[in-house]
Amino acid sequence: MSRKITETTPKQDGFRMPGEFETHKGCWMVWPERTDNWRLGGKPAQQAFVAVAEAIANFEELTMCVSQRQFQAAREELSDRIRVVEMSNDDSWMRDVGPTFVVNDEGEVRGIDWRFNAWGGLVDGLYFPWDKDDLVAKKVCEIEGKDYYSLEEFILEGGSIHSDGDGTAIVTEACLLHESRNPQLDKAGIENTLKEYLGVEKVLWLPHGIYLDETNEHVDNIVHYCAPGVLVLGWTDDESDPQYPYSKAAFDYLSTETDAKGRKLEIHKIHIPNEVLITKEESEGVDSVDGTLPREEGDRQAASYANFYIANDAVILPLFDDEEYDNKAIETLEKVFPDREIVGIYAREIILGGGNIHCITQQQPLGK
Ligand code: KQY
Repeated sequence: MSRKITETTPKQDGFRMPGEFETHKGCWMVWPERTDNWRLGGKPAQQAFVAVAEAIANFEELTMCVSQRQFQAAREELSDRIRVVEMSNDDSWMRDVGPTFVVNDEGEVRGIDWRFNAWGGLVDGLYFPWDKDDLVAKKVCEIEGKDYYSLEEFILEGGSIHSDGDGTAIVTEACLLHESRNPQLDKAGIENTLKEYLGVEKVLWLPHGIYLDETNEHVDNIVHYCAPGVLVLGWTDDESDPQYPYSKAAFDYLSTETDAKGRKLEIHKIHIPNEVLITKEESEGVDSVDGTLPREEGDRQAASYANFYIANDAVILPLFDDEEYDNKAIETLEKVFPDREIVGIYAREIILGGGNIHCITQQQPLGK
Protein backbone atom coordinates (compact mmCIF):
# COMPACT_ATOMS: atom_id res chain seq x y z
CA MET A 1 0.00 0.00 0.00
CA SER A 2 1.23 3.49 -0.83
CA ARG A 3 -0.08 6.59 0.86
CA LYS A 4 -0.20 9.96 -0.88
CA ILE A 5 1.08 12.67 1.50
CA THR A 6 -0.08 16.23 0.95
CA GLU A 7 -0.25 17.72 4.44
CA THR A 8 3.45 17.64 5.39
CA THR A 9 6.82 17.97 3.63
CA PRO A 10 9.81 15.62 3.75
CA LYS A 11 11.75 18.14 5.86
CA GLN A 12 8.94 18.36 8.40
CA ASP A 13 8.89 14.54 8.57
CA GLY A 14 12.69 14.20 8.90
CA PHE A 15 13.43 13.03 5.33
CA ARG A 16 16.23 14.12 2.97
CA MET A 17 17.25 13.35 -0.60
CA PRO A 18 20.39 11.18 -0.35
CA GLY A 19 23.39 11.67 -2.59
CA GLU A 20 23.41 9.44 -5.65
CA PHE A 21 26.68 7.99 -4.32
CA GLU A 22 24.85 6.52 -1.27
CA THR A 23 23.83 2.85 -1.48
CA HIS A 24 20.98 1.99 -3.85
CA LYS A 25 18.32 -0.69 -3.73
CA GLY A 26 18.18 -0.42 -7.48
CA CYS A 27 17.56 1.67 -10.55
CA TRP A 28 14.55 2.43 -12.78
CA MET A 29 14.45 3.08 -16.53
CA VAL A 30 11.82 3.45 -19.28
CA TRP A 31 12.09 1.77 -22.70
CA PRO A 32 12.40 4.24 -25.65
CA GLU A 33 9.97 3.96 -28.55
CA ARG A 34 8.79 7.44 -29.65
CA THR A 35 9.40 7.60 -33.38
CA ASP A 36 9.36 11.43 -33.36
CA ASN A 37 12.28 11.51 -30.91
CA TRP A 38 14.23 8.30 -31.55
CA ARG A 39 15.38 7.43 -35.05
CA LEU A 40 14.44 4.27 -36.93
CA GLY A 41 11.51 3.46 -34.70
CA GLY A 42 13.71 3.62 -31.61
CA LYS A 43 15.70 0.49 -32.49
CA PRO A 44 19.24 1.98 -32.16
CA ALA A 45 18.27 3.78 -28.95
CA GLN A 46 16.80 0.56 -27.56
CA GLN A 47 20.17 -1.14 -28.05
CA ALA A 48 21.90 1.70 -26.20
CA PHE A 49 19.34 1.49 -23.37
CA VAL A 50 19.94 -2.28 -23.19
CA ALA A 51 23.69 -1.63 -22.86
CA VAL A 52 23.07 0.86 -20.04
CA ALA A 53 20.58 -1.41 -18.28
CA GLU A 54 22.83 -4.46 -18.44
CA ALA A 55 25.83 -2.44 -17.23
CA ILE A 56 23.84 -1.19 -14.23
CA ALA A 57 22.40 -4.66 -13.56
CA ASN A 58 25.96 -5.88 -12.91
CA PHE A 59 25.92 -3.72 -9.78
CA GLU A 60 22.30 -3.32 -8.61
CA GLU A 61 18.71 -4.31 -9.38
CA LEU A 62 17.29 -2.79 -12.54
CA THR A 63 13.63 -2.37 -13.44
CA MET A 64 12.67 -1.46 -17.02
CA CYS A 65 9.21 0.08 -17.50
CA VAL A 66 7.78 -0.69 -20.93
CA SER A 67 4.56 0.12 -22.78
CA GLN A 68 2.17 -2.71 -23.58
CA ARG A 69 3.12 -2.36 -27.26
CA GLN A 70 6.83 -2.99 -26.71
CA PHE A 71 6.64 -5.28 -23.66
CA GLN A 72 7.50 -8.53 -25.39
CA ALA A 73 10.26 -7.00 -27.51
CA ALA A 74 11.92 -5.45 -24.46
CA ARG A 75 11.54 -8.65 -22.46
CA GLU A 76 13.35 -10.53 -25.24
CA GLU A 77 16.18 -7.99 -25.45
CA LEU A 78 16.91 -7.81 -21.73
CA SER A 79 18.49 -10.49 -19.57
CA ASP A 80 16.40 -12.36 -16.99
CA ARG A 81 17.98 -10.54 -14.05
CA ILE A 82 16.24 -7.35 -15.22
CA ARG A 83 12.66 -6.89 -14.04
CA VAL A 84 10.37 -5.70 -16.84
CA VAL A 85 7.06 -4.07 -15.86
CA GLU A 86 4.34 -2.73 -18.10
CA MET A 87 3.86 1.03 -17.76
CA SER A 88 2.31 3.44 -20.21
CA ASN A 89 4.53 6.42 -20.94
CA ASP A 90 5.09 9.32 -23.33
CA ASP A 91 8.88 8.89 -23.56
CA SER A 92 11.79 7.40 -21.70
CA TRP A 93 13.39 9.94 -19.34
CA MET A 94 13.05 8.23 -15.96
CA ARG A 95 15.25 10.80 -14.22
CA ASP A 96 12.65 13.44 -14.98
CA VAL A 97 9.38 11.54 -14.71
CA GLY A 98 10.24 9.09 -11.94
CA PRO A 99 9.97 9.80 -8.22
CA THR A 100 12.74 11.58 -6.33
CA PHE A 101 13.34 9.27 -3.38
CA VAL A 102 13.99 10.58 0.11
CA VAL A 103 15.11 8.73 3.27
CA ASN A 104 14.99 9.33 7.02
CA ASP A 105 17.44 8.36 9.77
CA GLU A 106 15.53 5.12 10.42
CA GLY A 107 16.08 4.11 6.79
CA GLU A 108 12.46 4.58 5.69
CA VAL A 109 12.22 5.48 1.99
CA ARG A 110 9.49 7.68 0.48
CA GLY A 111 8.98 9.18 -2.98
CA ILE A 112 8.28 12.67 -4.23
CA ASP A 113 5.85 13.02 -7.14
CA TRP A 114 6.56 16.40 -8.73
CA ARG A 115 4.31 17.78 -11.46
CA PHE A 116 5.79 17.12 -14.89
CA ASN A 117 5.08 19.25 -18.02
CA ALA A 118 7.50 17.82 -20.60
CA TRP A 119 10.17 20.44 -19.92
CA GLY A 120 8.05 23.52 -20.39
CA GLY A 121 4.41 22.67 -21.08
CA LEU A 122 2.68 24.92 -23.59
CA VAL A 123 5.44 27.57 -23.29
CA ASP A 124 8.37 25.57 -24.67
CA GLY A 125 7.71 21.92 -23.83
CA LEU A 126 9.25 19.19 -25.95
CA TYR A 127 6.13 17.18 -26.75
CA PHE A 128 2.40 17.09 -26.19
CA PRO A 129 0.62 15.52 -24.38
CA TRP A 130 2.60 14.37 -21.32
CA ASP A 131 -0.16 12.97 -19.12
CA LYS A 132 1.17 9.39 -19.10
CA ASP A 133 4.64 10.56 -18.08
CA ASP A 134 3.12 12.61 -15.28
CA LEU A 135 1.77 9.39 -13.72
CA VAL A 136 5.05 7.44 -13.78
CA ALA A 137 6.36 8.60 -10.37
CA LYS A 138 3.15 7.62 -8.63
CA LYS A 139 3.11 4.21 -10.36
CA VAL A 140 6.71 3.47 -9.36
CA CYS A 141 5.87 4.30 -5.73
CA GLU A 142 2.77 2.08 -5.92
CA ILE A 143 4.81 -0.83 -7.30
CA GLU A 144 7.38 -0.41 -4.53
CA GLY A 145 4.80 0.19 -1.80
CA LYS A 146 6.37 3.53 -0.91
CA ASP A 147 4.43 6.47 0.49
CA TYR A 148 4.90 9.57 -1.64
CA TYR A 149 4.69 13.33 -1.29
CA SER A 150 2.53 14.79 -4.01
CA LEU A 151 2.90 18.35 -5.25
CA GLU A 152 -0.17 19.36 -7.24
CA GLU A 153 1.26 22.65 -8.51
CA PHE A 154 5.07 22.55 -8.43
CA ILE A 155 6.71 21.60 -11.75
CA LEU A 156 10.11 19.94 -11.51
CA GLU A 157 12.18 17.30 -13.31
CA GLY A 158 14.64 15.08 -11.47
CA GLY A 159 17.43 16.09 -13.84
CA SER A 160 17.15 19.69 -12.70
CA ILE A 161 18.35 18.92 -9.14
CA HIS A 162 21.37 17.30 -7.53
CA SER A 163 21.75 16.71 -3.80
CA ASP A 164 24.87 16.00 -1.75
CA GLY A 165 22.70 14.18 0.81
CA ASP A 166 24.25 16.40 3.46
CA GLY A 167 22.24 19.60 3.36
CA THR A 168 23.06 21.05 -0.07
CA ALA A 169 21.25 20.98 -3.42
CA ILE A 170 22.46 22.41 -6.71
CA VAL A 171 20.32 23.69 -9.60
CA THR A 172 20.51 26.08 -12.56
CA GLU A 173 18.74 29.41 -12.76
CA ALA A 174 18.20 28.85 -16.49
CA CYS A 175 15.89 25.92 -15.75
CA LEU A 176 14.38 26.50 -12.31
CA LEU A 177 13.62 30.16 -12.96
CA HIS A 178 12.35 29.62 -16.50
CA GLU A 179 8.86 30.99 -17.10
CA SER A 180 7.72 27.56 -18.27
CA ARG A 181 8.15 25.93 -14.85
CA ASN A 182 6.80 27.79 -11.80
CA PRO A 183 6.16 31.43 -12.80
CA GLN A 184 3.83 31.85 -9.80
CA LEU A 185 6.89 31.67 -7.51
CA ASP A 186 9.94 33.92 -7.23
CA LYS A 187 13.46 32.59 -6.63
CA ALA A 188 12.99 32.59 -2.86
CA GLY A 189 9.73 30.67 -3.20
CA ILE A 190 11.34 28.05 -5.43
CA GLU A 191 14.31 27.75 -3.10
CA ASN A 192 12.02 27.31 -0.13
CA THR A 193 10.12 24.50 -1.89
CA LEU A 194 13.41 22.74 -2.67
CA LYS A 195 14.54 23.06 0.93
CA GLU A 196 11.28 21.62 2.24
CA TYR A 197 11.12 18.70 -0.21
CA LEU A 198 14.80 17.77 -0.58
CA GLY A 199 15.45 18.32 3.13
CA VAL A 200 18.35 20.71 2.47
CA GLU A 201 19.46 23.95 4.11
CA LYS A 202 21.31 25.49 1.18
CA VAL A 203 20.69 25.69 -2.57
CA LEU A 204 23.56 26.49 -4.94
CA TRP A 205 22.41 28.28 -8.09
CA LEU A 206 24.50 27.94 -11.24
CA PRO A 207 23.47 30.49 -13.88
CA HIS A 208 23.56 28.00 -16.78
CA GLY A 209 23.95 24.38 -17.77
CA ILE A 210 25.11 23.00 -21.12
CA TYR A 211 24.68 25.12 -24.26
CA LEU A 212 21.60 24.15 -26.32
CA ASP A 213 20.36 21.68 -23.72
CA GLU A 214 16.67 21.40 -24.65
CA THR A 215 15.64 20.93 -20.98
CA ASN A 216 16.38 24.63 -20.37
CA GLU A 217 19.79 23.50 -19.12
CA HIS A 218 19.33 20.84 -16.48
CA VAL A 219 22.00 20.81 -13.80
CA ASP A 220 22.63 17.07 -14.28
CA ASN A 221 24.24 17.70 -17.65
CA ILE A 222 26.87 20.12 -16.34
CA VAL A 223 27.75 19.05 -12.79
CA HIS A 224 27.54 15.89 -10.71
CA TYR A 225 27.95 15.54 -6.96
CA CYS A 226 30.43 12.68 -6.40
CA ALA A 227 30.63 12.99 -2.60
CA PRO A 228 29.74 15.76 -0.15
CA GLY A 229 31.93 18.71 -1.13
CA VAL A 230 33.17 17.05 -4.36
CA LEU A 231 31.81 17.88 -7.83
CA VAL A 232 32.71 17.30 -11.45
CA LEU A 233 32.00 20.18 -13.83
CA GLY A 234 31.50 20.06 -17.60
CA TRP A 235 34.20 22.30 -19.01
CA THR A 236 35.73 23.59 -22.23
CA ASP A 237 39.12 25.26 -22.75
CA ASP A 238 37.88 26.80 -26.01
CA GLU A 239 37.02 30.39 -25.19
CA SER A 240 35.24 30.81 -28.53
CA ASP A 241 32.80 27.99 -27.72
CA PRO A 242 29.41 29.30 -26.51
CA GLN A 243 29.77 26.76 -23.70
CA TYR A 244 32.81 28.59 -22.32
CA PRO A 245 31.00 31.47 -20.53
CA TYR A 246 28.50 28.97 -19.08
CA SER A 247 31.20 26.70 -17.63
CA LYS A 248 33.40 29.61 -16.55
CA ALA A 249 30.50 31.23 -14.67
CA ALA A 250 29.77 27.91 -12.94
CA PHE A 251 33.43 27.44 -12.01
CA ASP A 252 33.78 30.99 -10.66
CA TYR A 253 30.59 30.66 -8.64
CA LEU A 254 31.43 27.23 -7.19
CA SER A 255 35.01 28.33 -6.41
CA THR A 256 33.79 31.07 -4.11
CA GLU A 257 30.83 29.27 -2.55
CA THR A 258 30.65 26.94 0.42
CA ASP A 259 28.07 24.23 0.99
CA ALA A 260 25.54 23.91 3.81
CA LYS A 261 28.20 22.48 6.10
CA GLY A 262 30.62 25.34 5.35
CA ARG A 263 32.93 23.21 3.16
CA LYS A 264 34.78 24.73 0.22
CA LEU A 265 33.98 22.75 -2.90
CA GLU A 266 36.48 20.48 -4.67
CA ILE A 267 35.78 20.93 -8.40
CA HIS A 268 37.06 18.50 -11.04
CA LYS A 269 36.80 19.87 -14.58
CA ILE A 270 35.77 17.30 -17.18
CA HIS A 271 36.14 18.57 -20.74
CA ILE A 272 33.06 18.25 -22.97
CA PRO A 273 33.51 16.15 -26.12
CA ASN A 274 34.13 17.70 -29.51
CA GLU A 275 30.90 18.88 -31.13
CA VAL A 276 28.33 16.12 -31.67
CA LEU A 277 26.21 17.11 -34.70
CA ILE A 278 23.16 15.27 -36.04
CA THR A 279 23.91 13.72 -39.44
CA LYS A 280 21.55 13.80 -42.42
CA GLU A 281 20.90 10.09 -42.05
CA GLU A 282 20.16 10.42 -38.34
CA SER A 283 17.81 13.35 -38.94
CA GLU A 284 15.95 11.51 -41.71
CA GLY A 285 15.33 8.55 -39.41
CA VAL A 286 13.17 10.59 -37.03
CA ASP A 287 9.44 11.12 -37.73
CA SER A 288 8.59 14.79 -38.06
CA VAL A 289 5.54 15.59 -35.92
CA ASP A 290 3.94 18.94 -35.06
CA GLY A 291 4.47 19.74 -31.38
CA THR A 292 7.67 17.71 -30.98
CA LEU A 293 11.06 19.42 -31.13
CA PRO A 294 12.52 18.68 -34.59
CA ARG A 295 15.84 16.89 -34.89
CA GLU A 296 17.55 18.60 -37.84
CA GLU A 297 20.75 17.74 -39.68
CA GLY A 298 23.69 19.74 -38.27
CA ASP A 299 22.06 20.47 -34.92
CA ARG A 300 24.61 20.47 -32.10
CA GLN A 301 23.79 18.08 -29.27
CA ALA A 302 24.29 19.03 -25.62
CA ALA A 303 26.87 16.28 -25.13
CA SER A 304 28.62 16.15 -21.75
CA TYR A 305 30.45 13.51 -19.73
CA ALA A 306 28.91 14.89 -16.50
CA ASN A 307 25.69 13.08 -17.41
CA PHE A 308 26.81 9.76 -15.87
CA TYR A 309 25.02 7.44 -13.44
CA ILE A 310 26.56 6.46 -10.10
CA ALA A 311 25.62 2.84 -9.38
CA ASN A 312 26.65 0.75 -6.37
CA ASP A 313 30.42 0.23 -6.85
CA ALA A 314 30.41 1.67 -10.40
CA VAL A 315 29.97 4.74 -12.56
CA ILE A 316 28.20 4.30 -15.90
CA LEU A 317 29.72 6.94 -18.16
CA PRO A 318 28.54 8.12 -21.61
CA LEU A 319 31.22 7.99 -24.31
CA PHE A 320 31.10 9.61 -27.75
CA ASP A 321 33.86 7.84 -29.69
CA ASP A 322 35.90 10.99 -29.14
CA GLU A 323 39.63 10.33 -29.49
CA GLU A 324 40.56 13.48 -27.64
CA TYR A 325 38.25 13.50 -24.64
CA ASP A 326 36.71 10.05 -23.93
CA ASN A 327 39.83 8.73 -22.22
CA LYS A 328 40.39 11.95 -20.31
CA ALA A 329 36.87 11.68 -18.90
CA ILE A 330 37.55 8.10 -17.81
CA GLU A 331 40.84 9.13 -16.18
CA THR A 332 39.20 11.99 -14.28
CA LEU A 333 36.46 9.75 -12.93
CA GLU A 334 38.98 7.05 -11.98
CA LYS A 335 40.65 9.66 -9.76
CA VAL A 336 37.40 10.98 -8.31
CA PHE A 337 35.95 7.49 -7.70
CA PRO A 338 38.96 5.29 -6.78
CA ASP A 339 36.65 2.62 -5.28
CA ARG A 340 34.22 2.32 -8.19
CA GLU A 341 34.58 0.69 -11.58
CA ILE A 342 34.21 3.21 -14.44
CA VAL A 343 32.10 1.59 -17.16
CA GLY A 344 31.96 3.50 -20.44
CA ILE A 345 28.98 3.07 -22.79
CA TYR A 346 28.91 4.47 -26.31
CA ALA A 347 25.95 6.84 -25.94
CA ARG A 348 25.50 8.66 -29.24
CA GLU A 349 22.05 7.19 -29.74
CA ILE A 350 20.97 8.53 -26.33
CA ILE A 351 22.26 12.06 -26.82
CA LEU A 352 20.49 12.15 -30.21
CA GLY A 353 17.24 11.93 -28.22
CA GLY A 354 18.15 14.94 -26.08
CA GLY A 355 19.79 13.60 -22.92
CA ASN A 356 22.13 10.98 -21.61
CA ILE A 357 22.68 8.16 -19.13
CA HIS A 358 21.80 10.17 -16.02
CA CYS A 359 18.61 11.42 -17.70
CA ILE A 360 17.34 7.89 -18.45
CA THR A 361 17.96 6.43 -14.98
CA GLN A 362 16.57 7.01 -11.48
CA GLN A 363 18.09 5.44 -8.39
CA GLN A 364 16.08 4.08 -5.47
CA PRO A 365 18.02 4.28 -2.21
CA LEU A 366 18.41 1.16 -0.14
CA GLY A 367 17.05 2.44 3.14
CA LYS A 368 16.48 -0.27 5.75
O1 KQY B 1 16.58 15.02 -19.10
C1 KQY B 1 16.66 15.11 -20.30
N1 KQY B 1 17.78 15.46 -20.84
C2 KQY B 1 15.48 14.83 -21.12
C3 KQY B 1 15.45 15.47 -22.42
C4 KQY B 1 14.17 15.20 -23.14
C5 KQY B 1 14.38 15.30 -24.58
C6 KQY B 1 13.16 15.01 -25.36
N2 KQY B 1 13.48 15.14 -26.74
